[in-house]
This record gives sequence, C-alpha cells and structure tokens, in this order.
Amino acid sequence: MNLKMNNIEKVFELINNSQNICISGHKSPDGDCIGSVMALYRFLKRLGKSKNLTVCIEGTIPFNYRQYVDEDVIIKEYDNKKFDLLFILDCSDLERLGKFKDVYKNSKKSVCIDHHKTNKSYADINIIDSSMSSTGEILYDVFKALNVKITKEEASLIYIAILTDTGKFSYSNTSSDTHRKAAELIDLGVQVAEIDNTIYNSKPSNIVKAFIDCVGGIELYYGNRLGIASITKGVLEKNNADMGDIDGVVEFIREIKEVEVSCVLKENENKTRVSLRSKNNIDVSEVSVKFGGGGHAKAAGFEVNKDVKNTKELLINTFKEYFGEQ
Ligand SMILES: [Mn+2]
Repeated sequence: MNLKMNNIEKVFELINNSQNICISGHKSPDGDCIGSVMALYRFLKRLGKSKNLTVCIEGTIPFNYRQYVDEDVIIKEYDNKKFDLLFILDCSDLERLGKFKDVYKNSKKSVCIDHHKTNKSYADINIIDSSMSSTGEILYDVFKALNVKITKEEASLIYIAILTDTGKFSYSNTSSDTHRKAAELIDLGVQVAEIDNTIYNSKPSNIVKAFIDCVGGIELYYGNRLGIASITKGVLEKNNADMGDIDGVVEFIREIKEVEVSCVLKENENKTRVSLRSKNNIDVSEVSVKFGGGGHAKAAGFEVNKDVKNTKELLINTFKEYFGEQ
C-alpha cells in the first residue's frame, strides 16, 4: 500500500498533541470494525500514558467477539463531549456512526481509516485504500509505519479484523500481502486455532436454530441467480436471539452454485437493512449507493424505510436489470 508518510507523521503528531481522543466505528459492528477499533484503543492506551480515551460504537457487540472487547470502555450514550481527536474506522460515511455521528462535529481533528470504495474522504486526514481486504490490514500498515512493535493482544485484534473481512482468507479481496501480514501477526503470537474456535465455533444452540430458520426461508429468483433470505423480528424472538448474533446467512446463500447475488434483509423497526454479496461481476456497491448505502463491489449494504416484504420486491425489481425476466 502507498501509505503517504506525511499523513502518518501528521497522525502521530495529532496523537501526541491530543488529550481527549475518541475512537469510533460503524453501527452494528462486525469483526473488522471491532478488531480495528479495539486494536487502536489498546495501542493508544499503551503509548498514551495520561491520555483520555473514549470508544463509541452503536449496537451490541456480537457474543463471539465479547472476550476481545473491554466493553466498559465503550460508551452507551453520547453526552456531546468534545474531543481533540477523533478516529473513524471502517466507516464509509458519517451516517454509519449512528447515534454517535455528532462526535464528528465535536472533534477538533479527525482521522478516517477505511477500505470502502464508496468512502468520500470526509475527515481531515483520510487513510483510505479500497484495494485492502479490511480496515485491519490498513491499520497494521499504519502501526508498522509508526515503527512501534505491537503486542500479541493488538496483533490478535488485527488478525480478527482481517480474518473476518476476508471470509477466512477466501474472498477476492485477499491478496498475497494479506497473507504476508497474517504471517507476521502469527509470528507476533496470534493463536490461529483458538481465535477460529472463539469466532466461528462457539455459537449457542439458540443462535444456530435462528440461523437455520433464516436459511430455511431462502428464496431464489432469476434461475437461482438471485438469492434472498430475511432475518425477521419473529425469528429472533422465537429463538431469543439478537440481530447482531446471526452471522453468515448472506454467505450461506452464496454457497448455492448458480447464485450470483445474495441478499439478506434485516428487519429493524419500520426499516429494513439490506446486505448484498456478489460472487462474480455484478458490482453491488452500485446498487447500494442508489439507495443511500455504500460498500465494496462484492459486499455492500443499505437501509430503506420499508418493511421486509416491500424491500424484497424492491430488490427483485432492481435486479431485473441485471438478470432479465424472472
Ligand atoms: Mn471492513
């Protein structure tokens, strides 16, 4: 990656000159967001001596990440506190900060580290590279450029960020550099099998049952090229599960041979959050941007003020353009 060294120096200078620092990530956090935010938190805490650090992420931390998170450092509500410096990680636009989006205007300086190609460089310093698999990968480059050795705990958090955003090093965003960085992280003490078991093989039975209910409802359109499933409030209530706990449905749909685009609809009050994955050439970030969202060519999302049924119709109509008649 072409990290602009003058940018890195400016970031370091900002860190040194700031007392109150906030680290934020996108709402409904995933592994990349959580791993990157917590890695930066630990890193700054270790270097920062008397610095005042605040972490804000809207939404519950999924159960499988909780042991890697100091949950008491994540603030629940925003009281308009002012910051000298704000880090915004893995966040394509400020709306994705959810109820914490005002931290941006209440911070003197901001640094965005991200890999979403729809990111419009809204911060004072923007370290954005859409060729990177994950924000964790970029953050690792930043740490390296700062010339500070990172700890096993920090390495593990970055590894989690990379592991989850590459689908265990299987998506097309996985490069030889991604593997080289993972190798370096393992040299720093990352326990690969232990992390795999915690992140992927530790689901409570009710979560697996909720997952089965969701994938049991997969619908296929356009000769199986479009696959849609929903995570509804009903399914969550029936299985006593949280939205953030159900992971992997959109990836599961993609396992169907003919599926080119997989969609998961998440019911959220009167709105529906849509996650899209593309297997081949269709750029799902284009579709997401059309509806006010963003993301990557092969993984993107958006939210609409419609219920699940109407959102499904919207998607079927939208993809007609790509797949032709049903
Ligand atoms: Mn990411």
